[in-house]
Amino acid sequence: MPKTPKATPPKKTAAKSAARNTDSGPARVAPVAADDHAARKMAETQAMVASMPYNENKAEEHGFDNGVDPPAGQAVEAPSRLVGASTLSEENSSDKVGTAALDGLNATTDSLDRVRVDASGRALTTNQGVAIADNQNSLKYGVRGPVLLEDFILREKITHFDHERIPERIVHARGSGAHGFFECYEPLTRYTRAAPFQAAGKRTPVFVRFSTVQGERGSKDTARDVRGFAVKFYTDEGNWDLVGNNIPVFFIQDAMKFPDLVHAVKPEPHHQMPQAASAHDTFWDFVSLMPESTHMLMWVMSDRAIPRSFATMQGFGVHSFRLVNEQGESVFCKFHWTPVAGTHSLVWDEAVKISGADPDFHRRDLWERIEAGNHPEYELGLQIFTEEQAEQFSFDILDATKIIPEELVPLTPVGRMVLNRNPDNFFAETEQVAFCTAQVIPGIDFSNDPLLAGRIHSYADTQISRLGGPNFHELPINAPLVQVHNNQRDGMHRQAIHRGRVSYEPNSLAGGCPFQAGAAQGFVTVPARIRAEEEQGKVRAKPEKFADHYTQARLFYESQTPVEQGHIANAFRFELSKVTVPAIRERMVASLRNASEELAKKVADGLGMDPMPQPLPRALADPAPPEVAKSPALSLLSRPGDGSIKGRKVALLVAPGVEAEAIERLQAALAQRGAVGRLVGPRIGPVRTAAGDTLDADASLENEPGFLFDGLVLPDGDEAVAALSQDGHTAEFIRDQFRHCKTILAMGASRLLLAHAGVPVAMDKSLAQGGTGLIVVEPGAEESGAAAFLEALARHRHFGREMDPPLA
Ligand code: HDE
Repeated sequence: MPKTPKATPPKKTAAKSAARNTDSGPARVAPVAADDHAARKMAETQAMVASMPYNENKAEEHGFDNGVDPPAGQAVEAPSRLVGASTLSEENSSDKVGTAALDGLNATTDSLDRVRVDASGRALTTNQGVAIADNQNSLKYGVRGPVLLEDFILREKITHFDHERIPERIVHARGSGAHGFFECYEPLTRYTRAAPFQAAGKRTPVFVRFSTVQGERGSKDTARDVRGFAVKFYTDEGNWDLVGNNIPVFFIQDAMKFPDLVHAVKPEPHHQMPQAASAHDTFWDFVSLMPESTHMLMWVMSDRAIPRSFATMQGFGVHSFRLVNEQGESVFCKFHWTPVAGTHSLVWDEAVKISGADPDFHRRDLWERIEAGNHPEYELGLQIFTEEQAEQFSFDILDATKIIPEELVPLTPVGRMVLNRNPDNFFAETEQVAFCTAQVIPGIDFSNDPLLAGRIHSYADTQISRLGGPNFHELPINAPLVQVHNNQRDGMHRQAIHRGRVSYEPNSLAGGCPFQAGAAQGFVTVPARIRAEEEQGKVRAKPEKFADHYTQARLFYESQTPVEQGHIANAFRFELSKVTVPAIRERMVASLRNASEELAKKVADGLGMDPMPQPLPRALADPAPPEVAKSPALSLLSRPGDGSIKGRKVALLVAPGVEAEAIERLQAALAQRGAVGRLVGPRIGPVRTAAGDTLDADASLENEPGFLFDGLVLPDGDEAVAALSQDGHTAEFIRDQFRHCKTILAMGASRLLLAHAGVPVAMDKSLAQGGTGLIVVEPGAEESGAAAFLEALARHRHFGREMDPPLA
């Protein structure tokens, strides 16, 4: 047998040479001179790898205990930064590459400051940073000659332009966003370990996107539709997306039906009409065959579906979620956002008109409120309940077509959200933001709601085609504020530049990093047990209680005020009147009979349907009796808000000869209260007042019609009144304000304008006090009139004077 040669220490020169190879390594690593970086890197790498002789966690990966309490991964500290570096030259800094990366720091996930671009004082450049001398002319051979292919500046500009558009969202394409923060009231540690709820006063940055569902990206804001209410929390344990709507239930119970629902409500495929509207055959055909949608239809036909503003609508997480505390104990929970400004809506005639005059009505309102410092604010309330409670309910908490009445589980207020900054750039932020229901953090978990399950898949999936690949999480608006470390690599548009050669786990070449976080830090799924279902096996089926399609539809309708019930009936009448196939209408009315005979009768009358069709057969003949027959919290009018008029818009009409003093005083009073008072004249520009001064009208009867305002002030002054009555827009302006039940103040001579518009003018005490929101005052009483006006404006609408059909 040959003798093993006696080991002698390897030569330093050999070590130096081996350290520079990339395709093989020495049998042993030599000690190195401190000045030889390559050899030192090799030696330190060897030492680190050797300190992890085997995978210590392997044995623990098996069994139930690992499911609830996985261990932290094995990790050792690298001897120096050199070990993790890709290159030895990374210490060479330049303006382009910057300095060497800091240990464990990933600057790509820092705040948006990193990518905010400010061109002030700067010259135009190409995308390569070459200054552009002439941005007006393409490069030609002679001034009248052909354009040359060589013109790289023209070609770069046009090419980029050609690719500016990305696919719009398949649903919720039309949206508006804002930045803000969530602030926790009290620690909620008893229920959850979720980062935003750990300390009183703790603030977590958020980005919110509000949207309509059915219309295209450029469609009108005021369509009758559900509104999306999606909140991204940039927590210090990663991003949490609460992707909700302004209605707490949904049309369907199982994700399997979502593509069918969306195909039915979108413009019909043959002629692509109507845009952003559910009032057409395919929608009503589908929902009348899907009676589980009846509860949602009640909400969508109510004024909830035509909000006055994003700042005046509620938001809901819809599904049941779980909260999980430090001990791994969980409870169920539903999320509710309640606007501090109260819940206020448009009326249908107004919504239709606004969609023509200002399709950006809600976007503008949100933008202007924030710019004016009237920051939209919402309180987050939770309905927290246990599995045992859920078992007792007459409905299934996994059914997204059901609410939990607040009488059963009251709201626990846990914090507030304030939206206080508009985005810098619509595309970079509002368009590229990617919400995903799968994005939860430790402390939040899912229920078994089958609709939610489909969503957990869908959102990440859809971004891959919408945002062009799997790296959309790196877009600055989507990147979490915490660091991101994993072994996912490459793909289109990758931005992170990962150091080192390791992209797998377990490893020893990177000292085991990034290592698995373990239960103390990481997300651990609640080991929720499914009771008594073991023998059933795999099935495509629904729980029995899902078959109760009408109890909560009735509860919603019965909980509305008579005014709201009237609006629901009118909305069904309008939508179904747009259906061209009578049998679809009849089927829908037949279904409504199961929810409310009264409602069905009103709708049938409105559609000239006599006799009414027989009620639809029910899926569940004998549903469990409901816990409550009425829930006042379901009425929009039950949440008038804080009584302020912040963000309201008032038109103060002016014309030559106007008595300006009262107008100016009122304008100042509105501004003081955070409302906007705009001077609207027959045309924009200077207006001579009765006293010979000048007012400046910044809006005209033509460019800002009456239905865009929450209130109207008509001025005194014979000459001004005469001028206004000469303009046909004035009568329309007043009539719309009156018809939409808004607050009107008419001073002195302007009473004639009311008569001119066909508005009934009865002067009595209750009117002067603003009882019906129509305040008519004689000269000299302007001050008390103004006070009554401001008070009535805070009540938003005066439905006491609503008529169907409208008289004026
Ligand atoms: Fe969505 N939904 N959805 N949805 N949804 C999307 O994701 C989906 C549902 C909601 O401002 C899409 O990024 C399925 C309920 C909002 O960017 C898509 C199902 C609720 C937004 C998608 C539902 C919502 C979306 C399209 C049934 C209220 C806009 C673009 C299983 C709780 C987010 C995108 C934003 C957007 C799928 C049902 C709310 C296709 C499959 C219920 C607020 O992934």
